[in-house]
Amino acid sequence: LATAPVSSPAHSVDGFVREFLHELNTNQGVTLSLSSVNDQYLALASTVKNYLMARWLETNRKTRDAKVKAVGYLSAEYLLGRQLGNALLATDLGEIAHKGLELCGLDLATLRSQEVEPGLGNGGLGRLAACFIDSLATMDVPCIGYGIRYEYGIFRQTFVDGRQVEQPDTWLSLGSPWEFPHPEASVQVDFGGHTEKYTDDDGRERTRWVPAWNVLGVPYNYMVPGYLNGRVNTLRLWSAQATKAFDLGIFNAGDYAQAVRAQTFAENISKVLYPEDSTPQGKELRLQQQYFFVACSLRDFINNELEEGFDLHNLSDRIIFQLNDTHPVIAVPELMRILVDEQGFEWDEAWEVTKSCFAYTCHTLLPEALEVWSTELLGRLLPRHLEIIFQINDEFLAEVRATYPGDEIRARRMSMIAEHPERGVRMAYLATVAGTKVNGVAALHSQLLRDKVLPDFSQLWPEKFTNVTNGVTPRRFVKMANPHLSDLISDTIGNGWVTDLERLRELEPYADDPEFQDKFREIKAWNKRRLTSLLEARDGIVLPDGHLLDVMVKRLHEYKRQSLKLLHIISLYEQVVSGKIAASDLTPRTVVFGAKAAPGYKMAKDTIHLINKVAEKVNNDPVLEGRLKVAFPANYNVTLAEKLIPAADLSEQISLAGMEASGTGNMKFALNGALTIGTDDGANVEIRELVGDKHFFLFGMDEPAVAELGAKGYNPITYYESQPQLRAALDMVMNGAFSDGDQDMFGSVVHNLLHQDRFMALADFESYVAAQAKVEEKYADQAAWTRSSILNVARTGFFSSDRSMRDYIQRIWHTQPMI
Ligand code: 26M
Repeated sequence: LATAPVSSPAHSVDGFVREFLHELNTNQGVTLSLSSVNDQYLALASTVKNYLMARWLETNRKTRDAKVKAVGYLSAEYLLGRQLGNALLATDLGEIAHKGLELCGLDLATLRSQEVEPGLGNGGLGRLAACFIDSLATMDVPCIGYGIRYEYGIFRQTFVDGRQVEQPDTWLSLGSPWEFPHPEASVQVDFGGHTEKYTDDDGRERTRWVPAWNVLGVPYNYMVPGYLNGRVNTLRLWSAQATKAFDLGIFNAGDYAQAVRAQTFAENISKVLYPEDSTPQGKELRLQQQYFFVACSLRDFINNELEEGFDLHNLSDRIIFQLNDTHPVIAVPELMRILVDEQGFEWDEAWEVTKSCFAYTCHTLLPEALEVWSTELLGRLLPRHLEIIFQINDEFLAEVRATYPGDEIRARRMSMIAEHPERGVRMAYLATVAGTKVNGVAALHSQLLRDKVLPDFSQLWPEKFTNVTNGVTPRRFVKMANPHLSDLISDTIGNGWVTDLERLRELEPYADDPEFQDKFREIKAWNKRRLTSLLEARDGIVLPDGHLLDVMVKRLHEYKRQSLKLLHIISLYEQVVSGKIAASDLTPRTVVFGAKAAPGYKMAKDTIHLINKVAEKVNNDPVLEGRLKVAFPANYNVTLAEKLIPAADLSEQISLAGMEASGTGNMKFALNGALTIGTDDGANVEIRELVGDKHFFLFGMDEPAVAELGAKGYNPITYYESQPQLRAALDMVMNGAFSDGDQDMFGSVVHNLLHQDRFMALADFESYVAAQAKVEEKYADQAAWTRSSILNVARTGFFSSDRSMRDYIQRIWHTQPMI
């Protein structure tokens, strides 16, 4: 009995209703007739959790007994999206819940819309982590996701007079039914203080860390259910709390008020997600967050997951820690510290173990996005870790010098310690030295990583470098988000595709089938109607019927070039206003933007302002006869993505070549039948290879052309001077057409494009406009468009995150599925 898990409730409508009402009564303390929608949502969530519980307990037992190697995914971000729909899908309870609730006079969709998504991530990197843990559970691979339970996730974006204003994301305020706190399993995390040398009983010289303060990490467990396979993995997010030592500590003896303030200080560590996604600021609290969750996670795994008496020399038989970017890289010196200082390992043995337990994924190429922590800050917060990093670096540089005698310049270049602008630790170098493998996230990105970011390292250790192209979970982004397309696919080729996405290939023969095309088109139209009613209710935005739906959704960043999309819109508008073309010549088109800007990123915020001002003007000018519209719903998030992507005709993936590491939105769009207009960048390269040039709108310079132009000297103003259409569009902004005649409002945006344009939007403008003309030509032939659209679905099964996980397993982790 002690080990026997509970059994699942009955898989029947009756059983479900009984469970649901029971949860409503016992959990929410209300009867159905007096319950609020929130009560009903929470009771429904509990009911579904109860169905998963037996499987969760069983998964934990099986995994522990099997003593197999697990994946420890270390990520500062998980952008999970809503949980209920996914849990219903994984348990196959969708129909039963729908019918059961109907019997209670309730509507499942209404309860689902009550859920606030946990937005514990910024964008691509956090969403990727969520897709990966979904795939691992579905593939029966043991994995623990480790991260931070931010009390406030990514800010809620609002617009005031067209400008972005951030509101706190209070995702926990109406209750969070998906988490299981375990305060009894809390762990202590130390900070500050100093180190001292001492001689142990065996006469060995050792070091100990004498920390100055500490906090408690409280684990909150979340279920990660596999799709219909009975496996439920765990996501463990850490929340910071004050320890007893904190309130009673040396700083505040006898001072009650100070003790309470100290508590607040500790809790600050997991208070809020940093909303930057490309420019680390070197903030002390951010480093505290990183060390906090990493220290908790290593402690947790070593204490709990390994049975007593396990020999830590064999740690890599049980775990591989995947470092999601450099954010968790402080785990490397932390494991060294545990092994050497606490477990008494010799340095060299500890290093052998440590090197075999980590692998590192890089998600960027932007130099300013690579984290460097000042040694001053590191030494103050984590003095022992800094010493360990110095020693790792010394030994590494000795190896470099031995391999390249006399090449001191190279040794300097490769040092983990940067000397300018201040002394700091290059976290990417530390990760590369410590990791068994280093991977980029798309073929082009991995190549550039080898050639441009870490060339010395790839020369020294060519075998260390590999690629794993990103992927997305077909459960959330096709099956859940696009139910009618999913039914059509399953009716045509069976339902195996949900866990074996390459089988979408079997749809290829239907691309030319007029009957299938009609159904496919009707589904796109239905998805557009669904989006229309959502945007109307959510934002008061009215989408016109029958438009080409052109969608650009992603974080606002100069390298992603929302400004290029905007110049295209302005140019179309300008041509109609100036009479160069008639409104009736325009392909009816609605452009949808979704984008959050980092709160401190001025240029990004100005661009949001400009998009909103252009939208206001374009949407209300009768000269366009309603044939060009711009919609910018605020607060783009996973929940909105699930409605937007299935409705899109055209997917905008227009970053400057060599800048977007992969992109994952691009994959979601293609899998839902949008055609891509895109540069030769990130995973676009692989999408185009798979779908074929005829079904993809390529434009712009490729990466070598970008490098060449950069080397030769890029001067954006020459494009302005030589291209009348571009000039007219920029002049229109400068002349105040979108700012009631105010010629300064967008001065900085225009000035930047004309005189700097770091991401060469002006250089690619002509080619972009030409590609958009091809889009319109193709869209005019609906049969041809639909055919391409079907082929995009049929040929992009490669981008399932299940495939990414297989690649990680084969190339990096060498773990086994449990069955
Ligand atoms: C760093 C320091 C302080 C605060 C925040 C950060 C930070 C957070 C997220 C920096 C970068 C972050 O994410 C980068 C990111 O999302 N990269 C994207 O990763 C995706 C998944 O691999 C790729 O598809 C995108 O191309 C890439 O931009």
